[in-house]
Amino acid sequence: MPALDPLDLYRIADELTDEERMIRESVARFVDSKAMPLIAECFDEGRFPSELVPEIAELGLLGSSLDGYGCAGLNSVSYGLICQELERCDSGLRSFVSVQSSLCMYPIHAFGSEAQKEQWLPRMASGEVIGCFGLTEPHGGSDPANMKTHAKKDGDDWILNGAKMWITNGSIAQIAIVWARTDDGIQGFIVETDSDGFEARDVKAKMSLRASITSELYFDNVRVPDANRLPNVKGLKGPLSCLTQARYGITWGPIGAAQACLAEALRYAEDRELFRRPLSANQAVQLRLADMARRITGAQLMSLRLGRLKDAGEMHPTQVSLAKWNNVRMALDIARECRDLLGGSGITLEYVPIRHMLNLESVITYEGTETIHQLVVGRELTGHNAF
Ligand code: TGC
Ligand code: FAD
Repeated sequence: MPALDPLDLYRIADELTDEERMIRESVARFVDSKAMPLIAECFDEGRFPSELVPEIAELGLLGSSLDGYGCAGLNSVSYGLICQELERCDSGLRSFVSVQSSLCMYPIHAFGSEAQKEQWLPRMASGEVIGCFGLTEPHGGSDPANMKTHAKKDGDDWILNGAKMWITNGSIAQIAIVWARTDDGIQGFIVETDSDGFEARDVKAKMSLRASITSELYFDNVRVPDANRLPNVKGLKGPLSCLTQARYGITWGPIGAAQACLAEALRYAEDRELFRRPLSANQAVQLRLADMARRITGAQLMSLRLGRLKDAGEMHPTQVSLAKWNNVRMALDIARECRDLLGGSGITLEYVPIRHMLNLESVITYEGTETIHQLVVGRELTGHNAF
C-alpha cells in the first residue's frame, strides 16, 4: 500500500470534486508563495498584511459562495477549503475573509435591497470596499439580545448611538454592518465609516490575532439614511444567521492551523536527536503525534459532512456549533502540544505553533465561546435552555 499523507490520513482529498481540489490548490499556492513569507513578521509587528488583499480578491476569495454581483458563486465545501488554507497560514488572514464574506457581504446579499447589493457587493468582492461587523458590545458578547446600541427614526434617517467592542477590520473598513435596537426590534444598518460621529479605535497590546485589526466602534448621533437599513430582516435571527455562515467557515479554518502545527512537529521530531535517536522514535512522542492525526481526521470528516449538508440546504445551526466547538478545541490543543514538542524553540516565531496557539485563543472565544456552543448542543439534546 502507498504511504498515507500524514495530514490527510483518510484521503479527504479524494472526496473532493475536481473544482474543489483546484480551488484548494490555488489558495495553497497563494498562501505558500505570498502569505507565509510575511506572516511571522506581521504577527511580531502587530500588523495586518493589507498588501495581500488585492490578490485575495483577484483569486475570488471575497464573498466566494455568493451568486452574482461579481462574486464567484462557489459551493460551501470550496469556501471551507479556502478558510482551511488561509488559516494554515494564520487565523488573522482567515478572519479577514470570514468577516468580509460571511459577516458583511452575506447580510447585504441575504437581507439587503437590490440597490444596496448593486452599490456594495461588486466593490466588496474586488476588495475596494472593506467591511466590518458590529454585534458585540463591551458589557457582554455572549448575550447579544441585551444590546444597548440603538437607532431612532428621524424623518427619512436613523440616529445611531452606542458602542461595539472587539470588531475585526474596524479601523480599515469603509462600511460597518451595525446591529442596533429600534422601536421595531433589532435591525441591521450599513454605516459608512466616514459619517460624522463614527469613530474606530484599535485595541492595542493584543497577544492573539496580532496580524489582524481589532477595534472598538463608537456611534455618537450618527445619521444613517433609511436607504442604508437592511430591509429584509428583523430580530436577532439577522445577526445569528450571519454567524452561522461564518462559524461554518471557522469549522474548517482551524484544521489548517492544526495541520501546519503537526507538519512542523513531525519535521522537528525527526530532525532532533536526543538520547542517540530521533525524537520521533520515542513511544511517548508517537502517541502524541498519533493523537493529533486522530483528532485532525475527525475534524476533517466533520467539516466535510457539514459542507455537504450545507450545500444540500440541510445544515442545522446546532451541527455548526458542535463542529466549531470540536474543531477549534482540537486545533488549540494540538498547537499547545506542538509548542511543547519543540521545546525551547517552540516559544519563538521562527516556528509556527506558538503563533497558531495564541491566535486560537481568540478563535475559541469569538463567534460564540466554547461554552456557548456546548450549551447550544446541550439545549438540542435536552430541550432545556441553560444560557
Ligand atoms: P434564540 O432565542 O435562540 O434565537 C433568536 C432568534 O434567532 C434565531 N437563531 C438563529 N438563526 C440562525 N442561525 C442561528 N445560529 C440561530 N440561532 C438562533 C432563532 O430561531 C430565533 O429566531 P426567531 O424568528 O424565533 O426570533 O436567541 P438567544 O438569545 O437565546 O441566543 C442564544 C445564543 C447564546 C446562542 C446566542 O445569543 C449566541 O449565539 N451568542 C453568542 C454570540 C456570538 O457568537 N457573537 C459573535 C459576534 S461576531 C464575531 O465574533 C466575529 S469574529 C470574526 C472573525 O474575526 O472571524
Ligand atoms: P462574555 O460574553 O463576557 O463571556 C465571558 C465568559 O463567560 C466566557 O468564558 C463565556 O463562555 C462565559 N459565559 C457566558 N455566558 C455563559 C453562560 N450562560 N454560562 C456559562 N458561561 C458563560 N464581535 C463582533 O461583533 N464582530 C467582530 O468582528 C468580532 N471580532 C472579534 C475579534 C477578536 C480577536 C475577538 C477576541 C473577539 C471578536 N468579537 C467580535 C467578539 C466576540 O464575539 C466576543 O468576544 C465573544 O462573543 C464573547 O463575548 P465577551 O468577550 O464579551 O465574553
